[in-house]
Amino acid sequence: MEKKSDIKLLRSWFSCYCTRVELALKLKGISYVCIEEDLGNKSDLLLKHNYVHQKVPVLLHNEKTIAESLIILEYIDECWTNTPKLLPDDPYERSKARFWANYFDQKYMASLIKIFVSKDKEQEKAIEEFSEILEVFEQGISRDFPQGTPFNSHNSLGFLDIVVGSAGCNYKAFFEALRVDYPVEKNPNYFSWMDSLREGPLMKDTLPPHDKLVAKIKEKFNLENKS
Ligand SMILES: N[C@@H](CCC(=O)N[C@@H](CS)C(=O)NCC(=O)O)C(=O)O
Repeated sequence: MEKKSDIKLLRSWFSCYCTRVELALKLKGISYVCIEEDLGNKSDLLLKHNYVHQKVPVLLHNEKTIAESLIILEYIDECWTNTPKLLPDDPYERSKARFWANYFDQKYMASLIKIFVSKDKEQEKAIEEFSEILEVFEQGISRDFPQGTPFNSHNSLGFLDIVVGSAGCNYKAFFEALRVDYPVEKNPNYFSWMDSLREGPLMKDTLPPHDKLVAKIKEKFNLENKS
């Protein structure tokens, strides 16, 4: 059993990448200490431990440093092999979870940012692209996980639930900050997955508070002053 002080997480409260790591640590019952990072004035600790990307999250496990949320999740899963496991035992099942986690980070996250930074026609186009990306995602998930997502089949969060849910469960805050009335019926499987994930106690306890997140997004992307 690790002592609480052995595990530190450099994080920012609003970062979905950090939420992933917190979900994994909590799910596995691992005690940890959070060190809140001001990304506008990065600490020497962050610059020392993630000098390559200078981003949160960073996990400090005893003397070891682990960066990049997906790598941290796998590290946690491999170090704490007590149940529940985040990734499946079967290599092919694992490869599918990793494939869609990668798709989510490369496509969904990039497309969401595009919506935040654009306006008018350009934003409408970005929303259309976002919807198409989600459609491909939905189809891929139902093809590759015909029994349902790890969450639906085991009723405990799995790797993909954590990767996707950490950002996707905040969709109401994203659209509220953007003042966009997104037609969720276009991607019914995705949004009902997010809604059921949001209801879980661990997710509820770990996601940033809705109103605080809306305010943060508006501030970060200067949305109040955008016409
Ligand atoms: N690929 C990274 C992304 C992490 C990331 O983008 N973190 C943001 C906060 S949400 C950050 O630290 N940004 C600081 C910066 O870009 O200077 C991961 O999965 O951990």
